[in-house]
Amino acid sequence: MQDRLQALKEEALLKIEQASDLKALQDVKVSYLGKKGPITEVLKGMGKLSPEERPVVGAYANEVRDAITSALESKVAELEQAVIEEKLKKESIDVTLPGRPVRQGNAHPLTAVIEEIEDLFLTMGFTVAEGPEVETDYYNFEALNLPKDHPARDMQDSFFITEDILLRTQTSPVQARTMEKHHGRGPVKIISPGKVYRRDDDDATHSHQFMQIEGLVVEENVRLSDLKGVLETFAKKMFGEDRKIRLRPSFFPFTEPSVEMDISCFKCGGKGCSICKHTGWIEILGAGMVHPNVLEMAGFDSKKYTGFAFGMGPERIAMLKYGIDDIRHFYTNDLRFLKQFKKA
Ligand code: 2U9
Repeated sequence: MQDRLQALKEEALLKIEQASDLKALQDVKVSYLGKKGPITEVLKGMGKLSPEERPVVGAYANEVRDAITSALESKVAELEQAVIEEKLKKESIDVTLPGRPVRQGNAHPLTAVIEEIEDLFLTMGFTVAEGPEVETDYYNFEALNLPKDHPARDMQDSFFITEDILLRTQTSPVQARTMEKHHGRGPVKIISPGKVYRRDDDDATHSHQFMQIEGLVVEENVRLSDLKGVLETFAKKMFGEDRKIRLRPSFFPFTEPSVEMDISCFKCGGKGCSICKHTGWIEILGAGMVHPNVLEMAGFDSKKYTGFAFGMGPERIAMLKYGIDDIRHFYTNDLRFLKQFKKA
């Protein structure tokens, strides 16, 4: 019996030695040490041995089992180590290779101009207010002194979703909503940038979707001269300290009086060139004193409070500032256009 055990041990140790993977080792384990394996068989037959032989054979059988178990364990460790080493060899990183540069993008020119304008008004104490692009007829028109039958509605051909809901044609509804939230108490001092929509045929200077930035100040004793001061500061910071401004009378349903603001041409300084169409002046925005009806509808006492408002198109501002000749460049995302606005 001892000879048989000795033979089994040698056979098993040889197979372990020759095993080339973990699966082969598992097979050896099952076939030699498993419940149906030869060593278990030998141990089961011990009953037939004499009382003197039994402990000797028993001890030897245990020794053989321990020898096979420890040979298996060390071979498993050896193979696992080999797998790790193989992996390390394959996956080694050459840290001396030059790095691949990450391509750096830049803000869209329209975003950059809007942020510049926002920053400028923030320094003058304004806060930024935003609101929904899908609006009700009430906030988009009625609250801005444009009742349903008002002829000035024709100036803004709109995208209606239902009879009462439309894509906003201006960001003014944000101002109306903000005023309501103030429950008739000033001061209100906000700018509202955002997308607006008008039914229009797209060409070099028109787009059915564009951006607007509007401003609104409501407080006691606010005057046209305050509006003029704020807009002059804006014009100088945006287009150069030596800019002059001029206000011309205009009409908007939500302001009275209404004005349009021109800046002296930053290209020719006022002498006349192609940019200012030989007038020396460039129109950049509309503005006015908030109409008393608008103040009252938003819950402000128009005898106590006055306000001014202005509105501009950042596309136009950006086109003027950077000499961009077609509004569609902003929306077609041609990288050759966009990359020109990378800051140094
Ligand atoms: C409230 C009251 C008054 C906003 C104003 C303009 C004049 C204006 C246009 C310029 C070019 C829009 O981008 S554009 O198409 N806007 O001329 N906007 S006053 O007046 C308001 C707004 C909100 C409650």
